[in-house]
Amino acid sequence: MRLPIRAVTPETESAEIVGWVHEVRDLGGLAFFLIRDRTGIIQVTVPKKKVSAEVLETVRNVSRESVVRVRGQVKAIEKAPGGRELVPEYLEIVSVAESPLPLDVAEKVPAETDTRLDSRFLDARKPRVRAIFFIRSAVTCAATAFLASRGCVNITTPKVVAAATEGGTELFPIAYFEKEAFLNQSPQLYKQMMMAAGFEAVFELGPIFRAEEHNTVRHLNEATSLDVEVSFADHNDVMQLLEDLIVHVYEYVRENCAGELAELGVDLKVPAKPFPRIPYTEAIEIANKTIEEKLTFGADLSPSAERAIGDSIGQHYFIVDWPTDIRPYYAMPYPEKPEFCKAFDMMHPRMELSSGAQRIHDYDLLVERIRAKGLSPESFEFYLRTFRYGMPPHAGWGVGIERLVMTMLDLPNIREAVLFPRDRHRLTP
Ligand code: AMO
Repeated sequence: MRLPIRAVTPETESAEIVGWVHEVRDLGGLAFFLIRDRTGIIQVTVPKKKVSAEVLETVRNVSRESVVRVRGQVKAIEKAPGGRELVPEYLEIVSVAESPLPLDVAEKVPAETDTRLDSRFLDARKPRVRAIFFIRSAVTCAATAFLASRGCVNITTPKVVAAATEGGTELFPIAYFEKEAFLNQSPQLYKQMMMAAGFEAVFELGPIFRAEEHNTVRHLNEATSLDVEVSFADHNDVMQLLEDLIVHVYEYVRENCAGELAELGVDLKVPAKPFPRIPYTEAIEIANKTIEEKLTFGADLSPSAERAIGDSIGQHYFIVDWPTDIRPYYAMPYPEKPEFCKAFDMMHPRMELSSGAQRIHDYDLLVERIRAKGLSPESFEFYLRTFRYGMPPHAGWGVGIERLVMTMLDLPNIREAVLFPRDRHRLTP
């Protein structure tokens, strides 16, 4: 029976493994293979004089990255990976890999990001790359299980929509029969509508589409967002939920992904609670101490401002109490100082990870805010009408999964945290 490579130990007597040929070395009388599966690497040692003619023939023909099945005796050997090797009695090529390879999976020859992404199926065979995506899987599994344990209902909302969610121009138009439609920028309007439906707490893990022209190391045109919306909650309640979620996910990865973290050389520190809450006005003061292009009230935070504040705080933190004018129409203004609103961003020292707010649940105020943004209430009718029949107060946030993984693992480029990135120039594979 086939064993995962990691399960083959020096104590195992005999084993059958199936995996990819990572490296081949022929030293005359001895041939060595490294065979890799998703659990690890094992050395297969072939003493040419002692093996059958069939095994010898296969050894001559096998190419790197072919899939092979090997059965044989396990021997303890100190110098080999995992302290053991396999001496084959049976060796079969299950699937041949062509030569030359478009990419060196063993990473002896470095490759440009574009070359790697063009052959992502090969790139993802690298133990280091695989570790990132196994951790990403742990992040999404832990985060969604955590939200379910807090009573949130898992929903799925349409990605083909008729209206912009966030306003602005960052929309991908698509042909939808005789109508114009768009790829959704965010589940925002739909998750809010589920508050009107009385679901009380929902989450969605899904794609968001942003037609941003710029090509940066922290933007994708298709990203993955974990969205949450909770009724009878304010901005402080959902900030607490977000903080709890981030700490839980870090703890989960630390406990369950030790091998992957070691592969990446990451010593994961769980962020300390509570995350500081910095009012927007204070945040720009902190930034202005060091940045050259000073910010004035009402400006968005530039990447250099985010970096300056991040350096000064040195851990995950929230920026709260934003000017109402620079936040989306659905953010709730403070009744006593309506030029500020109950919106927040959750920041890693390197960049923004999440935005959220308590939302406006009053129909008239929402219509007023939509108009004030220069948008037309008519195009939001399907959303606005849900505010007329008993909409509870509510709040929520959306966190970008790629940025969460990127900052957790200190990856230099967001493309490292998504299998098949969509950016300004990339539409395949
Ligand atoms: P926002 O637009 O700030 O808020 O998006 C929330 C989070 O999603 C991630 N994100 C992106 N990641 C990579 N590339 C992009 N182009 C990109 N755009 C967004 C970021 C960001 O912090 N509706 C609100 C959320 C809410 O209020 O509930 C929204 O979409 O990590």
